[in-house]
Amino acid sequence: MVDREFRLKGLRFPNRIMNASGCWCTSANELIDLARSSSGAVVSKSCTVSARAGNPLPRYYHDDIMSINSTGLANNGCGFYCDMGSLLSKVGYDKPYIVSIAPLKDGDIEFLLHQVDATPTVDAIELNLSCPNITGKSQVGYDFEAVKRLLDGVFATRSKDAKPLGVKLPAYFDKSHFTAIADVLKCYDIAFITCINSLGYGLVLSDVLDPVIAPHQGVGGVGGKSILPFGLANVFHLHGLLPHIPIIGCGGITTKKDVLRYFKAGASMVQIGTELIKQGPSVFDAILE
Ligand code: RRO
Repeated sequence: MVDREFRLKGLRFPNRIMNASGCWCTSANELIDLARSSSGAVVSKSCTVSARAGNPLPRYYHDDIMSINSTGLANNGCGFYCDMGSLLSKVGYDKPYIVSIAPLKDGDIEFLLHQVDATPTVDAIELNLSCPNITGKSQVGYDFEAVKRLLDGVFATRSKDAKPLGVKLPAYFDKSHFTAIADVLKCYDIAFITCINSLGYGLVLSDVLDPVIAPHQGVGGVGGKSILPFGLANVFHLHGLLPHIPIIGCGGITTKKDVLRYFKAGASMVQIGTELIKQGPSVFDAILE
């Protein structure tokens, strides 16, 4: 039996289910929908120093077994997501607001952290180390040295009372990768791990053999029902290696039973992505019922 609420570094989550960053959380209206929904937290779209239009449309597709996206970090800029904190508190939500940040070049991380830390209505930070859809950029989470350099910089200047900071990881597919990322993460005061992001570099072709999304010749991040086993295994391995860090499981949840599967694998909370896009914010009611 798992308690409905969860506490993390002084934050109270009224329940353990929230949106995955990128899903129903880019515009003000979407974020307000989430604040009013029965989710246990609101997570923003990953944001950059300045707003980005993202990749050409169509950039998202789903069917019964999967989704694919190449959104290209379309977002309204970090300032917008920080400002949303006060608007969300006015609509009366009583749950943490987590801003997801995505540094793209040197210097971004300092700017993003400074802006988010200076915003009292933001409760926590999810540092995205795993966007698969940026032209010319690899997923940072696959370069263990780069993750170490980034986190060395982040934690060198982080005070004890700074906002809780978690990381969003890509899926790993080999035992050596789990130990490598765990060896890096254990050196810092990581508040939570969110795993997994969409599986990078998938290709979906339609019945007439055309790519279903436009950017990058149809190649993008794969989510939805099909990726559940990878999400569960990533949670399982990382929980085994880093039992003191709460894990937010993500990937392939469509039912309440899937949520219980994540808890069994070692997750403390979960995020819903594709199924939220399919059903809208009432998905939280369906799963919590
Ligand atoms: O915006 C995206 O294309 C995107 C991001 Br930042 C991410 O973290 N994961 C994803 O599947 N798409």
